[in-house]
This record gives sequence, C-alpha cells and structure tokens, in this order.
Amino acid sequence: MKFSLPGVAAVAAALAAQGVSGHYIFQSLAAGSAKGTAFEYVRRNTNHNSPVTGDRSTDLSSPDLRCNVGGATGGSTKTLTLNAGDAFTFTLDQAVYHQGPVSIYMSKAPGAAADYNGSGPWFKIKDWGPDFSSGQAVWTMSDRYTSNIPRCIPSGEYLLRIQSLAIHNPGATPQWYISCGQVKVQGGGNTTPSPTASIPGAFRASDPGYTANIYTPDFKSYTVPGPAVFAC
Ligand SMILES: *[C@@H]1O[C@H](CO)[C@@H](O)[C@H](O)[C@H]1NC(C)=O
Ligand SMILES: [Cu+2]
Repeated sequence: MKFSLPGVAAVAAALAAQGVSGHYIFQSLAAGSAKGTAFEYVRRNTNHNSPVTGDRSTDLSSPDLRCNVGGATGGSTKTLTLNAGDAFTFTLDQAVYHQGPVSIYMSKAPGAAADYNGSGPWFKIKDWGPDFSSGQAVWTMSDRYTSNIPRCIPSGEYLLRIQSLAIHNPGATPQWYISCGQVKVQGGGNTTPSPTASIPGAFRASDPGYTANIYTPDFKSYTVPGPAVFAC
C-alpha cells in the first residue's frame, strides 16, 4: 500500500468533510447525569462548525439562533421523556473553551417537539454566569451541564435549548454555540412560565452582556443576555 503526505489544505478539507472542527458542540442530552448518545435527542446541526458565526453572527435576527444551522426541524431526532423536576444533562464533544455564559431555555411545542421550529415564546431556566468571588471572573467551562426541568411547568413537549455565548474576543462579534434537544415533560403543573422572549429577538447587539470586555480590570459584574431565569 502506498502512502503520500497530503497537503495542509487536503487535510483541512478531509477534516471538514468528516465534520471535525476545532469548535465544541452540545451533542447529547440524557436524563439525570448520564452522557447519552450523540444526536439521539439533540437536533443535528448542518454547519459542521458549531458556532453560528461569520455572516450570521452579526445577524441577531437569524432564526438559526434558535436551534443552530439545520436545527429547525427534528429530522430523525428522538424525544426524551422526563418528569417535571427531573435532572437532565447536555454533554459536549469537548469542554467549552471560550469564556462566556451558558444558558438553558425551553419553548413549548404546539404539538410534537419534532415538528416545532421554535417560533413561539421561550423562557430561560438556567444561567451559568461568571463567579467573581475570587476577585476575578471564573466561568463554568465544562464538558457537561446538568440542570432540572422546572417542577411547575405544564406537561407537554418542549424544545430544550442550550447556548454558550462566547465573548472571549472583545471587539469581535460573539459566537453562539447552540443545540436543541427534544423533550416530553410529564407530571407537570399549571404555571405559565414567564418572562418569555422570542428567538430571534431576545438578544440585542447593545446588551451589556454582549458587548462586555471580560479582560478589563473593572470587569466586576456581568448580566447574562436574555430574559430573567424563570423559577417555580
Ligand atoms: C416556523 O413555524 C411557524 C409556525 O408554523 C411558521 O409561521 C414559520 O414560517 C416557520 N419558520 C420560521 C423560520 O420561523
Ligand atoms: Cu472558537
């Protein structure tokens, strides 16, 4: 068998064709703290490069901000059944390595989560913002993020959306790392979650949490973009 050394461009093209890139993606969702299977309950993005960036990054009116490029429909994605109050975990292919907040949102599907494109109202159930207790910002940069379905929300099918907003490069446009899981919530309550926001619409280029320079000495507080976190 004969081997040749491919050029850098050929290697890059081969990696791109395999969907391998230097970026991270939230690729699995499972009950409890389990790791789960890649893209079983998470919609598969088609940009092969998790951040919604480049031309799209400045377009805060893009519907791709809902569930990433290619995530508008369920395709072969399955829907994970969880009880209200249950823990769930999103796992990445590699740990988040850009500073910035990680947030989880939900939006109730009119019918099946698999048929829903996320055009309805979204509410936020979790923020991981910076911890300033050491005197400087410490971000939660993990390969998995665990949270709970709020106990009081109505039963039904939902999109469960996780977002890493990468603000590591002040002056440049932040990058969005987004995935949507599909869940069926059972045993829920009667509380209508609020506040809600539309995506796109929830994020503005003027948001202090969008324009923040995390490297200045006076970076001592931070407001995560989007609506306030809903709690029962
Ligand atoms: C999403 O679904 C809604 C309701 O069915 C539809 O009006 C809208 O055109 C769809 N697409 C986008 C990008 O919002
Ligand atoms: Cu990056």
